[in-house]
Amino acid sequence: MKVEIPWRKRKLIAQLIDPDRAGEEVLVTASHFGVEVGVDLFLAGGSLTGVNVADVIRRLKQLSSIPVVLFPGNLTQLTPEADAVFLLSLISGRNPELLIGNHVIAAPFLKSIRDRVIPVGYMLIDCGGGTSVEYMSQTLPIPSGKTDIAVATALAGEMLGMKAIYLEGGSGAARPVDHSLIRAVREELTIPIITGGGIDSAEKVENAFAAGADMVVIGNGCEQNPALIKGACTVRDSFNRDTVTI
Ligand code: 1GP
Repeated sequence: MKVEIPWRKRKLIAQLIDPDRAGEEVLVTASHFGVEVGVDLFLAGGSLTGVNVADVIRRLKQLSSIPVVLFPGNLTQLTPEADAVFLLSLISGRNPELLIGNHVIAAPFLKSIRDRVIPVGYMLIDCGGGTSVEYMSQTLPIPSGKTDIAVATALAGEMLGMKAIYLEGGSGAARPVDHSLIRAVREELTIPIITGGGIDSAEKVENAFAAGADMVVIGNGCEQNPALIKGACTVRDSFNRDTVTI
């Protein structure tokens, strides 16, 4: 099933499911809780092996009708099971494989599901501590204070035709992407902004939405505290009631 993601119409909460840590209990809890509180999307993928990502997506789709978006950490995670695929280009880095190399290898496969492919400019922002994505991608994140570099990078992504920009602090980051950086990017961009990494409280969800994020992604925070997703969706609902987005 192809999904239209309603970003820029309303704020969205996505729960990241890391296939390396997703046993049956995790999937059942996430699905049941997700339906109850109205999670908008599941993202499935991770920085490490993700060998069972296709099984995880199939199971998530059996358990609920919440759309599942593949968020591939590497080429081995590519699968046609998902409702959409984020085709990530790591535009904050200078690793040619993650800018275009892997995309060339994946293109013949992606052609078969091309109407479900969403090109996303993926930007790693330094949010304290080394993260898996930083190590695995062998790229330097954009320093948190270098707002001008972040804005120029995001603008370049938009003008290259990306359909969204992902401001990534890295899974388990010490702190979320700085709100002033999100705000500065929001002021210059017309495409949706996704942010995630280190968001482990409803207050941090609120800060990200208030700064202009269209979609907030939560992974670790929900693994440690499944009730967080409820608080996150309550915050989202308050924005969707009070805020008119374009
Ligand atoms: C990672 O942005 C996501 O790609 C989620 O990060 O696990 O820290 O919530 P967390």
